[in-house]
Amino acid sequence: MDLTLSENQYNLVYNSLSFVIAAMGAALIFFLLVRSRVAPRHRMALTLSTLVVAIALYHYFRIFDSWSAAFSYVGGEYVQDGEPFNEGYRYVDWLLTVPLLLAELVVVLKLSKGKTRSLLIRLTIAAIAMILLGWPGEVADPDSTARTIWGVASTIPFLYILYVLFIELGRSLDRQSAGVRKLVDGLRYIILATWGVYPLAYIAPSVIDNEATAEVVRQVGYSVADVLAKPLFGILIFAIALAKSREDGYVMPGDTPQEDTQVPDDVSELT
Ligand SMILES: *C/C=C(C)/C=C/C=C(C)/C=C/C1=C(C)CCCC1(C)C
Repeated sequence: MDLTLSENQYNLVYNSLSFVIAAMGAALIFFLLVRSRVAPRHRMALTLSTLVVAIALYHYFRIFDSWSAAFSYVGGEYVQDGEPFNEGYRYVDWLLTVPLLLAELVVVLKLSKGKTRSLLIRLTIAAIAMILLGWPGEVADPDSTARTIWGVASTIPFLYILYVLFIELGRSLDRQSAGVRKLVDGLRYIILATWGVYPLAYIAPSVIDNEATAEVVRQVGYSVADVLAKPLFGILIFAIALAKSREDGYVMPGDTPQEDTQVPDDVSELT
């Protein structure tokens, strides 16, 4: 039977996808504009943030089109009788963006060369394994054991990533300043809170009986999680790069160092 959504349900997903396009596009412009505010040695992290939102922007255009093409408006409802909705765009997107997001965090920390390499290799392999193992389950029947088995299999590399970020990386943070350590700490909890939404959205079709509700929860869940995990995460990476640039004494070309800024004693002088 074709999936049928009410006008509100269909529009909730439609508008969420549209919102993500706006957020990714704005983040892309933002990361390009603030680039010169951080020291050249910290710009790699910003480059990676820029690539992540550019890749996601592209995929959301495709997801948006695929969603529109999958339904027709019949008798006040949206019936999924068009081309099949392409769930694959999300997974292809994650395959590229998840390793890049983890690399953002690793490169902004400026650990030793050996440590950086080892972290990048292990986190990339774990990220790819997590997504490849999740895919067969995502397209499996919601009530099938296959969906559960692939979901559990995908959770193993996911837990490994969390282990590396919380336990292993925690030990390397001693070399960072107190300010940077606080930002990195916050960032790790943001990863936990936002990446945790993906497995929940994945489970939705198996635990929610109403097929239409489950589909809306899954699509909106993935979309909201993407905005938090990509643009918001990138802004925090920028904050870390900025804090480190200031600690290195970097001043943006054309900007005056903070010490020279004249603050009038009397505010009335300003008018
Ligand atoms: C920008 C996209 C991001 C950060 C995507 C992250 C995706 C996950 C953390 C997905 C995890 C999954 C599981 C842990 C089990 C079920 C299958 C997945 C792939 C949804």
